[in-house]
Amino acid sequence: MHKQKSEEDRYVFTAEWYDPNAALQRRYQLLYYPKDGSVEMYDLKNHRVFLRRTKYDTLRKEDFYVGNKINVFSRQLHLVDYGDQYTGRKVGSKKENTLAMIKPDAVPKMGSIIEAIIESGFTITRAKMVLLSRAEAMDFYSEHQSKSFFSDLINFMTSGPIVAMEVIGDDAVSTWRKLLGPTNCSVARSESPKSIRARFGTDGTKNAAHGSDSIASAARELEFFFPSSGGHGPKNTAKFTQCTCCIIKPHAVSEGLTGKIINHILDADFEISALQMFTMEKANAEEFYEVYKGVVAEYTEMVVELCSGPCLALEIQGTDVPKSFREFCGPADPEIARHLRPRTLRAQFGKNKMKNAVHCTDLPEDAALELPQLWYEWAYP
Ligand code: 3AN
Repeated sequence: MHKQKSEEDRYVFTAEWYDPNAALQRRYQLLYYPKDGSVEMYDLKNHRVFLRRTKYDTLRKEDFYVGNKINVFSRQLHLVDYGDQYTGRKVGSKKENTLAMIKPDAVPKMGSIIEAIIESGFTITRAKMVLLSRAEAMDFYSEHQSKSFFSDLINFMTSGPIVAMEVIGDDAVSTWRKLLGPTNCSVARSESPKSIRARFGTDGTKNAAHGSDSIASAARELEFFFPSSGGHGPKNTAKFTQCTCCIIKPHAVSEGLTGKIINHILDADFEISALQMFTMEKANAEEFYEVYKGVVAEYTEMVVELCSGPCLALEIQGTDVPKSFREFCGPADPEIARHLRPRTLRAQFGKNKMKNAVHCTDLPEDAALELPQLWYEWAYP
């Protein structure tokens, strides 16, 4: 019995949790057992068991890699290091992050591109829609300054919003470039017809998407859009007027439904005028749902769901929003939605009242409150 236990596959991580009450960063050793999906935690400072081995169904093996944030009993844990060589070798050796960027010509097709990214096994860990200024575009592409196509490239890249994403996966830099296909879209269509540039691009400049060409470029380019220290990088495109707020909830993001939901939204003629991925702190989720407190029985579970992992906040524009968009999302309970309004987002992608795929703004006056709060106060940790 003992022998069997010692041979059981387990991953070890160092995890950090910010304790808001004590205003302290706490450190734990976190063990994950893929066999039965259980976790166990030790408090490293006080040398004691913090959480006995417990089965935790919502965590998946793919969630365990350094850099990711996972949620265990409403605590958002940041996996900051591998706890032993075995885990580093097994989980970390081939994991890379890279910049995947949807260029202006392909932004209307972002749902399908995001679907292709997810289907290829990548995890999207950060995302933001921005409109680059000329100075920003020239800085980003400074290595091409002397090329004949430089001014065409800058004109194109500043002609409309782009979507910058950090994607993580095995050999992400080369795998993503392979999925992108050749720079020129006509070449892509003949040589790699299933590639993103073949499917969604136009020509040599308007080629749908970008990928970093090395690990070093990936680090530089990710820092450009998502700076690790100080500053926010290029500003997101949020407009805050004549729009409504939609949040693709953590369960839907982790189930890989992001691209499909975005496709439905765009196919229904709504416009996505801003987009940002972030993980909500519990206190912020409580504040966000404040109006439902004491009114909706599921308030506490709604809060737990909203901060259980990364979510994707969208600013939506369209005729008669927020009313029309709320109707498009459907009744809050997916079971009811499936009976009464089977074509709505919640009917198609929701599981239950808490995991109902999307949040959408209820009252027109709330959109003006929810959006700036999400974008300027919470989206930046
Ligand atoms: P890739 O994006 O495939 O790495 P790079 O880094 O050589 O290609 O070029 C950066 C961007 O510059 C391309 N994505 C494309 O938009 C543009 N570009 C590259 N080569 C040309 C070209 N010959 N004519 C016009 N635009 C080009």
